[in-house]
Amino acid sequence: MAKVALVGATGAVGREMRRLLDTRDFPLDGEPVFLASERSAGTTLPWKDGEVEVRAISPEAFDGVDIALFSAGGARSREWGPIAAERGAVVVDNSSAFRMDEQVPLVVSEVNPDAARQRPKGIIANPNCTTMVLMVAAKPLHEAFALTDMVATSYQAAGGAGQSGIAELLAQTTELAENPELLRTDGAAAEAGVAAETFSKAIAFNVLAHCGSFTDARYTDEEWKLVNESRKILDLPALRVSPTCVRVPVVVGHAINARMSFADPVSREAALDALQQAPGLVIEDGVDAEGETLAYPTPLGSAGRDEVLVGRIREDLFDPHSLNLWVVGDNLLKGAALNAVQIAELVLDE
Ligand code: A2P
Ligand code: 11C
Repeated sequence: MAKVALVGATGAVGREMRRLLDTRDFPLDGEPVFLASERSAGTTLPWKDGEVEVRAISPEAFDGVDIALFSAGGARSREWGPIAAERGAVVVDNSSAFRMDEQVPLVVSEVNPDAARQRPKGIIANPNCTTMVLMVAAKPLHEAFALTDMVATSYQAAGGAGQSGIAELLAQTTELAENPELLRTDGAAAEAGVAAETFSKAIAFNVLAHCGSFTDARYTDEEWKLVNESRKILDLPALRVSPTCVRVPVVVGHAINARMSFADPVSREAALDALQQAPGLVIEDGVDAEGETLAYPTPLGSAGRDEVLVGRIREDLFDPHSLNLWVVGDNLLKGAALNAVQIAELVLDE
Protein backbone atom coordinates (compact mmCIF):
# COMPACT_ATOMS: atom_id res chain seq x y z
CA MET A 1 0.00 0.00 0.00
CA ALA A 2 1.21 3.50 -0.73
CA LYS A 3 0.11 7.03 0.05
CA VAL A 4 0.05 8.81 -3.31
CA ALA A 5 0.07 12.53 -4.15
CA LEU A 6 -0.76 13.92 -7.59
CA VAL A 7 0.86 17.26 -8.39
CA GLY A 8 -1.12 18.82 -11.22
CA ALA A 9 -4.24 16.82 -10.33
CA THR A 10 -6.50 19.30 -12.15
CA GLY A 11 -4.61 19.15 -15.48
CA ALA A 12 -5.12 17.03 -18.60
CA VAL A 13 -2.59 14.38 -17.50
CA GLY A 14 -3.63 14.70 -13.85
CA ARG A 15 -7.19 13.82 -14.79
CA GLU A 16 -6.01 10.58 -16.44
CA MET A 17 -3.80 9.78 -13.45
CA ARG A 18 -6.82 10.11 -11.15
CA ARG A 19 -8.86 7.78 -13.35
CA LEU A 20 -6.05 5.22 -13.64
CA LEU A 21 -5.35 5.09 -9.90
CA ASP A 22 -9.01 4.17 -9.50
CA THR A 23 -9.55 1.80 -12.44
CA ARG A 24 -6.23 -0.08 -12.01
CA ASP A 25 -7.08 -0.67 -8.35
CA PHE A 26 -3.78 0.84 -7.33
CA PRO A 27 -3.23 -0.23 -3.70
CA LEU A 28 -3.69 3.18 -2.13
CA ASP A 29 -3.18 3.96 1.50
CA GLY A 30 -6.22 6.17 2.06
CA GLU A 31 -7.40 8.84 -0.37
CA PRO A 32 -4.88 10.34 -2.78
CA VAL A 33 -3.58 13.86 -2.13
CA PHE A 34 -4.61 16.20 -4.95
CA LEU A 35 -2.27 19.17 -5.39
CA ALA A 36 -2.42 22.05 -7.86
CA SER A 37 -1.90 25.82 -7.90
CA GLU A 38 -3.33 28.37 -5.47
CA ARG A 39 -6.05 28.98 -8.08
CA SER A 40 -7.52 25.54 -7.50
CA ALA A 41 -6.98 25.31 -3.73
CA GLY A 42 -10.26 24.59 -1.95
CA THR A 43 -12.05 23.23 -5.02
CA THR A 44 -12.86 19.52 -5.14
CA LEU A 45 -12.27 16.74 -7.64
CA PRO A 46 -14.32 13.55 -7.92
CA TRP A 47 -12.78 10.47 -6.32
CA LYS A 48 -14.66 7.16 -6.32
CA ASP A 49 -18.14 7.94 -4.91
CA GLY A 50 -17.14 11.21 -3.32
CA GLU A 51 -14.95 14.27 -3.70
CA VAL A 52 -11.44 15.13 -2.51
CA GLU A 53 -10.35 18.70 -1.83
CA VAL A 54 -7.53 20.12 -3.94
CA ARG A 55 -4.70 21.67 -1.94
CA ALA A 56 -2.09 24.18 -2.97
CA ILE A 57 1.34 22.63 -3.19
CA SER A 58 3.47 23.09 -0.03
CA PRO A 59 6.30 21.17 1.69
CA GLU A 60 3.88 19.80 4.32
CA ALA A 61 1.61 18.44 1.60
CA PHE A 62 4.23 15.70 1.01
CA ASP A 63 4.40 14.53 4.62
CA GLY A 64 3.58 10.82 4.78
CA VAL A 65 3.46 10.55 0.98
CA ASP A 66 5.20 7.42 -0.41
CA ILE A 67 4.89 8.20 -4.14
CA ALA A 68 4.36 11.64 -5.70
CA LEU A 69 3.32 11.78 -9.35
CA PHE A 70 4.21 15.17 -10.83
CA SER A 71 2.58 16.60 -13.96
CA ALA A 72 2.43 20.34 -13.45
CA GLY A 73 5.22 21.54 -15.75
CA GLY A 74 8.99 21.62 -15.48
CA ALA A 75 9.22 24.68 -13.24
CA ARG A 76 7.04 23.06 -10.54
CA SER A 77 9.01 19.80 -10.81
CA ARG A 78 12.35 21.58 -10.45
CA GLU A 79 11.14 23.51 -7.43
CA TRP A 80 9.05 20.87 -5.65
CA GLY A 81 10.39 17.49 -6.84
CA PRO A 82 13.52 17.58 -4.62
CA ILE A 83 11.41 18.81 -1.67
CA ALA A 84 9.00 15.88 -2.07
CA ALA A 85 11.93 13.45 -2.37
CA GLU A 86 13.62 14.94 0.70
CA ARG A 87 10.42 14.33 2.65
CA GLY A 88 10.57 10.63 1.72
CA ALA A 89 8.41 10.34 -1.39
CA VAL A 90 9.57 8.57 -4.54
CA VAL A 91 8.94 11.20 -7.23
CA VAL A 92 7.71 10.09 -10.65
CA ASP A 93 8.09 13.18 -12.78
CA ASN A 94 6.29 13.66 -16.08
CA SER A 95 8.11 16.88 -16.99
CA SER A 96 11.38 17.29 -18.87
CA ALA A 97 13.10 18.76 -15.77
CA PHE A 98 15.21 15.73 -14.79
CA ARG A 99 15.08 13.42 -17.80
CA MET A 100 18.67 13.92 -18.88
CA ASP A 101 20.08 14.01 -15.33
CA GLU A 102 22.52 11.08 -15.08
CA GLN A 103 21.30 10.35 -11.58
CA VAL A 104 17.67 10.12 -12.66
CA PRO A 105 16.46 7.02 -14.53
CA LEU A 106 14.24 7.61 -17.57
CA VAL A 107 11.82 4.72 -17.69
CA VAL A 108 9.31 3.22 -20.12
CA SER A 109 7.71 0.41 -18.14
CA GLU A 110 7.86 -2.18 -20.98
CA VAL A 111 11.29 -1.11 -22.23
CA ASN A 112 13.69 -0.53 -19.31
CA PRO A 113 11.78 -1.27 -16.08
CA ASP A 114 14.93 -2.30 -14.18
CA ALA A 115 16.37 1.21 -14.54
CA ALA A 116 13.71 2.45 -12.08
CA ARG A 117 15.53 0.72 -9.19
CA GLN A 118 18.60 2.98 -9.42
CA ARG A 119 17.33 6.40 -8.29
CA PRO A 120 19.89 8.14 -6.09
CA LYS A 121 17.87 11.37 -6.07
CA GLY A 122 14.60 9.61 -5.28
CA ILE A 123 13.31 10.78 -8.65
CA ILE A 124 12.29 8.72 -11.70
CA ALA A 125 11.55 10.55 -14.94
CA ASN A 126 8.68 9.76 -17.28
CA PRO A 127 9.71 10.32 -20.93
CA ASN A 128 8.24 12.78 -23.38
CA CYS A 129 4.97 11.47 -24.85
CA THR A 130 6.19 11.19 -28.45
CA THR A 131 9.41 9.42 -27.47
CA MET A 132 7.53 7.11 -25.10
CA VAL A 133 5.09 5.88 -27.74
CA LEU A 134 7.90 5.33 -30.25
CA MET A 135 10.11 3.44 -27.77
CA VAL A 136 7.49 0.75 -27.14
CA ALA A 137 7.84 -0.25 -30.82
CA ALA A 138 11.56 0.52 -31.19
CA LYS A 139 12.74 -1.72 -28.34
CA PRO A 140 11.65 -5.12 -29.74
CA LEU A 141 12.95 -4.15 -33.19
CA HIS A 142 16.26 -3.03 -31.70
CA GLU A 143 16.57 -6.34 -29.82
CA ALA A 144 15.93 -8.27 -33.04
CA PHE A 145 17.98 -6.27 -35.56
CA ALA A 146 20.22 -3.74 -33.68
CA LEU A 147 18.97 -0.19 -34.27
CA THR A 148 21.49 2.34 -35.62
CA ASP A 149 19.43 5.18 -37.17
CA MET A 150 15.94 6.58 -36.93
CA VAL A 151 14.19 9.23 -39.02
CA ALA A 152 11.12 10.12 -36.96
CA THR A 153 8.36 12.52 -37.97
CA SER A 154 5.65 13.09 -35.40
CA TYR A 155 2.02 14.16 -35.81
CA GLN A 156 1.24 15.46 -32.32
CA ALA A 157 -2.18 16.15 -30.84
CA ALA A 158 -3.14 19.53 -29.41
CA GLY A 159 -3.71 17.77 -26.09
CA GLY A 160 0.05 17.31 -25.80
CA ALA A 161 0.09 20.94 -24.71
CA GLY A 162 -2.41 20.29 -21.91
CA GLN A 163 -5.98 21.47 -21.35
CA SER A 164 -5.22 24.86 -22.90
CA GLY A 165 -4.15 23.16 -26.17
CA ILE A 166 -7.40 21.20 -26.36
CA ALA A 167 -9.46 24.31 -25.55
CA GLU A 168 -7.67 26.35 -28.24
CA LEU A 169 -8.23 23.69 -30.92
CA LEU A 170 -11.93 23.35 -30.09
CA ALA A 171 -12.57 27.12 -29.90
CA GLN A 172 -10.82 27.81 -33.21
CA THR A 173 -12.56 24.88 -34.91
CA THR A 174 -16.00 26.18 -33.88
CA GLU A 175 -15.15 29.73 -34.93
CA LEU A 176 -13.64 28.86 -38.31
CA ALA A 177 -16.30 26.26 -39.18
CA GLU A 178 -18.82 29.11 -39.28
CA ASN A 179 -17.06 30.56 -42.31
CA PRO A 180 -15.89 27.65 -44.49
CA GLU A 181 -15.63 29.96 -47.52
CA LEU A 182 -12.78 31.85 -45.86
CA LEU A 183 -10.91 28.58 -45.29
CA ARG A 184 -10.98 28.01 -49.04
CA THR A 185 -10.48 31.51 -50.44
CA ASP A 186 -8.30 33.35 -47.93
CA GLY A 187 -6.69 30.91 -45.53
CA ALA A 188 -4.14 33.49 -44.42
CA ALA A 189 -7.01 35.72 -43.17
CA ALA A 190 -8.55 32.73 -41.38
CA GLU A 191 -5.19 31.91 -39.84
CA ALA A 192 -4.60 35.48 -38.71
CA GLY A 193 -8.17 35.99 -37.49
CA VAL A 194 -8.24 33.53 -34.59
CA ALA A 195 -6.65 33.88 -31.17
CA ALA A 196 -3.55 31.64 -30.98
CA GLU A 197 -1.96 31.58 -27.55
CA THR A 198 -0.92 28.03 -26.78
CA PHE A 199 0.26 27.41 -30.37
CA SER A 200 2.24 29.80 -32.56
CA LYS A 201 -0.34 29.79 -35.38
CA ALA A 202 -3.95 28.63 -35.86
CA ILE A 203 -4.11 24.91 -35.14
CA ALA A 204 -7.68 24.31 -36.38
CA PHE A 205 -7.79 23.09 -40.02
CA ASN A 206 -4.03 23.42 -40.10
CA VAL A 207 -0.71 21.58 -39.63
CA LEU A 208 2.14 23.30 -37.76
CA ALA A 209 5.76 22.30 -38.27
CA HIS A 210 6.43 23.52 -34.74
CA CYS A 211 6.09 21.71 -31.39
CA GLY A 212 7.78 23.20 -28.34
CA SER A 213 10.40 25.95 -28.66
CA PHE A 214 13.12 26.46 -31.20
CA THR A 215 16.59 25.92 -29.77
CA ASP A 216 19.95 25.50 -31.41
CA ALA A 217 20.66 24.21 -34.92
CA ARG A 218 17.07 25.17 -35.84
CA TYR A 219 15.55 22.12 -34.13
CA THR A 220 12.92 22.44 -31.38
CA ASP A 221 13.32 21.21 -27.81
CA GLU A 222 10.63 18.65 -28.60
CA GLU A 223 12.81 17.33 -31.45
CA TRP A 224 15.89 17.20 -29.23
CA LYS A 225 13.89 15.14 -26.72
CA LEU A 226 13.37 12.50 -29.43
CA VAL A 227 17.13 12.36 -29.96
CA ASN A 228 18.37 12.45 -26.38
CA GLU A 229 15.63 10.51 -24.62
CA SER A 230 15.67 7.69 -27.21
CA ARG A 231 19.42 7.31 -26.70
CA LYS A 232 19.06 7.18 -22.92
CA ILE A 233 16.07 4.80 -22.80
CA LEU A 234 17.56 2.33 -25.28
CA ASP A 235 21.04 2.80 -23.82
CA LEU A 236 22.34 3.62 -27.29
CA PRO A 237 24.42 6.81 -26.91
CA ALA A 238 25.46 6.74 -30.57
CA LEU A 239 21.96 6.29 -32.02
CA ARG A 240 21.44 8.71 -34.92
CA VAL A 241 17.97 10.28 -34.81
CA SER A 242 16.61 12.74 -37.39
CA PRO A 243 13.53 14.27 -35.76
CA THR A 244 10.72 16.49 -37.05
CA CYS A 245 7.83 17.25 -34.69
CA VAL A 246 4.56 18.49 -36.18
CA ARG A 247 1.35 19.63 -34.45
CA VAL A 248 -1.93 18.46 -35.99
CA PRO A 249 -5.57 19.32 -35.18
CA VAL A 250 -6.25 16.20 -33.13
CA VAL A 251 -7.49 16.34 -29.52
CA VAL A 252 -5.64 13.29 -28.19
CA GLY A 253 -3.34 10.74 -29.88
CA HIS A 254 0.21 11.19 -31.16
CA ALA A 255 1.38 9.43 -34.32
CA ILE A 256 4.95 8.96 -35.51
CA ASN A 257 6.16 7.74 -38.88
CA ALA A 258 9.56 6.21 -38.26
CA ARG A 259 12.16 4.92 -40.67
CA MET A 260 14.37 2.67 -38.58
CA SER A 261 17.70 1.36 -39.87
CA PHE A 262 19.48 -1.60 -38.35
CA ALA A 263 22.89 -3.24 -38.32
CA ASP A 264 21.22 -6.50 -39.42
CA PRO A 265 18.99 -6.91 -42.46
CA VAL A 266 15.27 -6.66 -41.67
CA SER A 267 12.17 -8.08 -43.35
CA ARG A 268 8.51 -7.27 -42.75
CA GLU A 269 7.85 -10.85 -41.61
CA ALA A 270 10.70 -10.85 -39.09
CA ALA A 271 9.63 -7.40 -37.84
CA LEU A 272 6.05 -8.62 -37.37
CA ASP A 273 7.41 -11.56 -35.39
CA ALA A 274 9.40 -9.29 -33.10
CA LEU A 275 6.52 -6.84 -32.62
CA GLN A 276 3.95 -9.59 -31.96
CA GLN A 277 5.93 -10.80 -28.94
CA ALA A 278 6.33 -7.31 -27.46
CA PRO A 279 4.38 -6.10 -24.42
CA GLY A 280 2.07 -3.07 -24.61
CA LEU A 281 1.71 -3.23 -28.41
CA VAL A 282 -1.16 -3.98 -30.75
CA ILE A 283 -0.51 -4.50 -34.47
CA GLU A 284 -3.14 -3.03 -36.77
CA ASP A 285 -1.72 -3.76 -40.17
CA GLY A 286 -3.39 -5.45 -43.07
CA VAL A 287 -3.97 -5.34 -46.80
CA ASP A 288 -6.37 -7.44 -48.84
CA ALA A 289 -5.50 -9.47 -51.93
CA GLU A 290 -5.88 -6.38 -54.14
CA GLY A 291 -3.51 -4.43 -51.96
CA GLU A 292 -6.27 -2.28 -50.43
CA THR A 293 -5.40 -1.22 -46.90
CA LEU A 294 -7.76 -2.82 -44.39
CA ALA A 295 -6.20 -1.88 -41.11
CA TYR A 296 -3.96 0.85 -39.82
CA PRO A 297 -4.12 2.81 -36.59
CA THR A 298 -5.24 6.43 -36.23
CA PRO A 299 -4.71 8.94 -33.42
CA LEU A 300 -8.47 9.22 -32.90
CA GLY A 301 -8.70 5.43 -32.71
CA SER A 302 -5.95 5.41 -30.10
CA ALA A 303 -7.59 7.93 -27.77
CA GLY A 304 -8.56 6.24 -24.52
CA ARG A 305 -6.54 3.08 -25.25
CA ASP A 306 -3.67 1.88 -23.11
CA GLU A 307 -1.71 0.11 -25.86
CA VAL A 308 0.60 1.54 -28.49
CA LEU A 309 -0.72 0.73 -31.98
CA VAL A 310 1.55 -0.12 -34.92
CA GLY A 311 0.70 -0.34 -38.61
CA ARG A 312 2.00 0.33 -42.14
CA ILE A 313 4.96 -1.95 -41.42
CA ARG A 314 6.94 -1.83 -44.66
CA GLU A 315 10.39 -2.79 -45.81
CA ASP A 316 12.25 0.18 -47.22
CA LEU A 317 12.03 0.23 -51.00
CA PHE A 318 15.79 0.47 -51.46
CA ASP A 319 17.61 -0.45 -48.26
CA PRO A 320 17.33 -4.04 -46.88
CA HIS A 321 18.48 -2.79 -43.46
CA SER A 322 15.61 -0.27 -43.07
CA LEU A 323 11.95 -0.48 -42.14
CA ASN A 324 9.14 2.10 -42.18
CA LEU A 325 6.35 1.96 -39.64
CA TRP A 326 3.48 4.07 -38.28
CA VAL A 327 3.27 4.14 -34.50
CA VAL A 328 0.31 5.66 -32.65
CA GLY A 329 -0.51 6.11 -28.97
CA ASP A 330 -2.66 8.08 -26.58
CA ASN A 331 -0.27 10.84 -25.47
CA LEU A 332 -2.10 11.37 -22.19
CA LEU A 333 -2.18 7.63 -21.35
CA LYS A 334 0.88 5.58 -22.45
CA GLY A 335 2.50 8.89 -23.37
CA ALA A 336 2.14 10.25 -19.84
CA ALA A 337 -0.30 9.20 -17.08
CA LEU A 338 -0.34 5.45 -17.70
CA ASN A 339 3.43 5.08 -17.82
CA ALA A 340 3.75 7.21 -14.65
CA VAL A 341 1.27 4.95 -12.84
CA GLN A 342 3.04 1.85 -14.23
CA ILE A 343 6.32 3.21 -12.81
CA ALA A 344 4.58 3.73 -9.46
CA GLU A 345 3.45 0.07 -9.66
CA LEU A 346 7.07 -1.00 -10.34
CA VAL A 347 8.20 0.94 -7.25
CA LEU A 348 5.46 -0.68 -5.19
CA ASP A 349 6.47 -4.16 -6.42
CA GLU A 350 9.95 -3.63 -4.98
P1 A2P B 1 -4.27 24.60 -11.84
O1 A2P B 1 -5.43 23.88 -12.46
O2 A2P B 1 -4.54 25.01 -10.43
O3 A2P B 1 -3.73 25.70 -12.70
P2 A2P B 1 -2.22 21.15 -17.96
O4 A2P B 1 -1.01 20.31 -18.27
O5 A2P B 1 -3.50 20.53 -18.38
O6 A2P B 1 -2.06 22.56 -18.44
O7 A2P B 1 -2.29 21.24 -16.34
C1 A2P B 1 -1.26 21.82 -15.57
C2 A2P B 1 -1.40 21.41 -14.12
O8 A2P B 1 -0.36 22.04 -13.38
C3 A2P B 1 -2.70 21.84 -13.47
O9 A2P B 1 -3.11 20.88 -12.52
C4 A2P B 1 -2.29 23.13 -12.77
O10 A2P B 1 -3.09 23.49 -11.67
C5 A2P B 1 -0.92 22.74 -12.29
N1 A2P B 1 -0.14 23.93 -11.95
C6 A2P B 1 0.10 25.01 -12.74
N2 A2P B 1 0.81 25.93 -12.06
C7 A2P B 1 1.03 25.44 -10.81
C8 A2P B 1 1.70 25.91 -9.63
N3 A2P B 1 2.30 27.09 -9.61
N4 A2P B 1 1.70 25.11 -8.54
C9 A2P B 1 1.11 23.91 -8.55
N5 A2P B 1 0.45 23.41 -9.64
C10 A2P B 1 0.41 24.15 -10.74
C1 11C C 1 3.57 18.05 -26.72
N1 11C C 1 5.07 16.24 -26.13
O1 11C C 1 2.92 17.26 -27.42
C2 11C C 1 4.63 17.57 -25.79
C3 11C C 1 4.13 17.72 -24.39
O2 11C C 1 8.36 16.87 -22.67
O3 11C C 1 6.72 16.21 -21.46
C4 11C C 1 4.99 17.07 -23.34
C5 11C C 1 6.29 17.79 -23.12
C6 11C C 1 7.19 16.91 -22.35
O4 11C C 1 3.39 19.26 -26.73
